[in-house]
Amino acid sequence: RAMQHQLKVATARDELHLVYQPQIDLRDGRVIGAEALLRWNHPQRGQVSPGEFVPVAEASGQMGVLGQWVVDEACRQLAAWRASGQIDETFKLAVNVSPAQLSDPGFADWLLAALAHWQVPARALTLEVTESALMEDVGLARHLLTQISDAGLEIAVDDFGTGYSSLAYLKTLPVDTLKIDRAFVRDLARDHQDQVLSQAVVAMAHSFRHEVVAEGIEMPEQAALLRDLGCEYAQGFWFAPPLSAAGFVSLYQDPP
Ligand code: G
Ligand code: G
Ligand code: MN
Ligand code: NA
Repeated sequence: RAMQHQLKVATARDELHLVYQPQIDLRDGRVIGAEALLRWNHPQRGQVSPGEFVPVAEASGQMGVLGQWVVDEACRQLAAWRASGQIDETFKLAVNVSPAQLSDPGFADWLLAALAHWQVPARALTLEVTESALMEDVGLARHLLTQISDAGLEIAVDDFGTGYSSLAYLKTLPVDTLKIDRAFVRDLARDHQDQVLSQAVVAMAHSFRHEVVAEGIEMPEQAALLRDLGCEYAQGFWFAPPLSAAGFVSLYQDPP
């Protein structure tokens, strides 16, 4: 309850910020984009994880406002990076979209207005939507994602493999990328079953003409295995943790 009230003032008080986790092309090791992750620096409690406050915001009807702040801030940062030439034309920033945002009928119009306001091309922004959010109301998700995809944004399915998505439904959604959940990546180097599962996800994604991002890469063996399976992209602590905007730019411009 207290958190619910504190969240309301957090946006106004400048307690929120985004961090950026690099996404790497496994074929050449280049940073091709980043995932924006929300952080709340609480005046008393310090850093509070979105794993903790996103569910509170969802339940108390505040996720719309919070989600708008995330998209607006991501667009502002993209515009600044592009204008200063610190990132190149092909760079993509991914933002997480919560189930509550997906069921807001005004979301697509608002999103496109934000891109226009910051003069950011639609192809520079990717929306990450969880598998379970998509399956809550497939009809609604299809309608919204089709509008967004037609406008030129990319759509990624987050946490893929952890929900109960029907492949028959998934086929009807305008998805560009599947993100293999880190639950399948964690034991990849020693668990043959996880290797078979990851191989199946990559093969299925490719048969739908989707690309694949693996998350939670913590060891070089995992990166090598996924690359050999044909997985295009990856992120994880092995490459880099989520970084401040300044930290991200220095890694992007001067890779190790
Ligand atoms: O970054 P971290 O591991 O603390 O994130 C925990 C969870 O919060 C992850 O599932 C992540 O997808 C989610 N998350 C992070 N940033 C955002 C955001 O901006 N919006 C939403 N809806 N979820 C987010
Ligand atoms: O659900 P989502 O994919 O949005 O969650 C991203 C979260 O995963 C971020 O909060 C980030 O901090 C966390 N994360 C990023 N890389 C790694 C990693 O290599 N290992 C683990 N355990 N968590 C990671
Ligand atoms: Mn994500
Ligand atoms: Na995930």
